[in-house]
Amino acid sequence: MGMFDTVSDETIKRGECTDIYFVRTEEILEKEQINPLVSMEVTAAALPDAWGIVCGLSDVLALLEGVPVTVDAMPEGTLFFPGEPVLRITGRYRDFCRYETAILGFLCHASGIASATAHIMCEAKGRPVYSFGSRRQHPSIAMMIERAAWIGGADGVSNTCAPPGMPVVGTMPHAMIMCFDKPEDAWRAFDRDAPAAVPRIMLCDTYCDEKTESLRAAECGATAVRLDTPRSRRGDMRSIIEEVRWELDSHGYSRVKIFLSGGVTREDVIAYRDCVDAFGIGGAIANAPVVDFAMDIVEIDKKPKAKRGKRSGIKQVYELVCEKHRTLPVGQVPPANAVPLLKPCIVDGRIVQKPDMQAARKRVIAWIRRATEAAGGNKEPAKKSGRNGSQKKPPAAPKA
Ligand code: PCP
Repeated sequence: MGMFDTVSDETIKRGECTDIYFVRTEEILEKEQINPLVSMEVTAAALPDAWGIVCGLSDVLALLEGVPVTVDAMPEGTLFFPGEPVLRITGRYRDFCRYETAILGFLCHASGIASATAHIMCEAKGRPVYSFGSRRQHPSIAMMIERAAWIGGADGVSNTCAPPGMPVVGTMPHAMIMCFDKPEDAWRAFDRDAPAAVPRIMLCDTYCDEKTESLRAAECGATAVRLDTPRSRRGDMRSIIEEVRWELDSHGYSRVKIFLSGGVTREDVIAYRDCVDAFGIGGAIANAPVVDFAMDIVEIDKKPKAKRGKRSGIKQVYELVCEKHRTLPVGQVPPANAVPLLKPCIVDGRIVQKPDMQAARKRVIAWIRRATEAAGGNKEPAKKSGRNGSQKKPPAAPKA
């Protein structure tokens, strides 16, 4: 037992973090001297959205390296649709039966986070979004959460245990403000002492009204104000944001941006993307629903066999020239110029293609760009305010 309620890497690697019925299956098959050659596919019959993003393969490959199996999979960052196999394993069943629990756990969780992030990024229409949600999950998986959010297209992450290769960003907690006599002292200290490269984003809702604190923070050198308004004070968040914008503009702080955080959802991103410059998102990324992947036998001893509800035979998923996907039995000739998406990753226990986090992210970013353009681009027509009606620009004011 370790110090925390976690399972060690070694235990997972040995296949000892599994469901008990797999252990019993192994024992029974061994006693009966049965160990068929099987192919299993990982598919999600349904998704919360039209599409998902594959993530978690790096952990699956680390798990299965050295296990006598062959694995073909969609690279991380690949777009997938319900019903498409994202991964196929072929081997003697008893050799990998007990790994199903961990394989699905890796894929379901990471793909859920990457998919939710990618959908949020599509809705953000170019506004930066940062992953602030590692505190919503067990700290032992913080690296996985931030990696999946980065692959899903987030512009940065907040946890210091994120893998190398992504910006680790943050502003300031309420606790820091409260350690000083007044917010001005905290904001000035932050400006004085934080590394020069850290943006001067000042938290502006600790004691007073957002517009009052925002103006006071702007006077202390804020380049952006973070609004993290508690639920109990959010009568009409849109009005609050617009009022802050108005007052900043009319006092000569048009360059001061507005950063929104605190329970921000995908719906909030849609609602406020026209009046907010950037979002910090916790739970809506880190607590994203898992992808409901299942791992099913589709061939036994090279003959098609599947339980009801599943299609038998090993398959390949192709991306067509029009970007749509088609799933065909392996061996069937695909349409011209179709690109096979399932690629060899492990051959007889040896990794032949290592996952590449940055390449995975690039794939997702390219998709977000295309999806955003197809939805009309990054421009967002100004929405009507909840209380104030249409928003006119405030009168220009001399720079402070
Ligand atoms: C935290 C942080 C982010 C929040 C959580 C993101 O807020 O400031 O804005 O997570 P969410 O989207 O799930 O809400 P607080 O808990 O108020 O912490 P602090 O006072 O340190 O900002």
